[in-house]
Amino acid sequence: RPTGGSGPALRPKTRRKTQRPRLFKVILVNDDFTPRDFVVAVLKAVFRVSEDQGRRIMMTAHRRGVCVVAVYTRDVAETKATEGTEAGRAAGYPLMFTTEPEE
Ligand code: TYC
Repeated sequence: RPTGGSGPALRPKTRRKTQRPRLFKVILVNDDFTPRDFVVAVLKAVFRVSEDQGRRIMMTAHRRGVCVVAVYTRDVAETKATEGTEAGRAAGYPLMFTTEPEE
């Protein structure tokens, strides 16, 4: 096809084929009751982060109210958020993870 002129802007044909899935952030929400060590243990078990990373994520949520834990495809993000929230609930804590689409 011609590339100049007044027609619709041409985009590479590959765009449709290479479209990547929308990604979702998993967000840790602070609360006043869940013990710090419990939050870190859940982060390690569900999100496979190191002790050090878990502690940093927990403290960021503790100080700022929320912290992005990781980014996944929608199904994985929702499953992990539910697993983390359920781990808190099972132990009697209001620990909460939410998901949010990336820009
Ligand atoms: N704020 C809690 C405390 O002082 C610890 C905590 C941190 C809880 C992060 C939840 O997402 C959270 N025991």
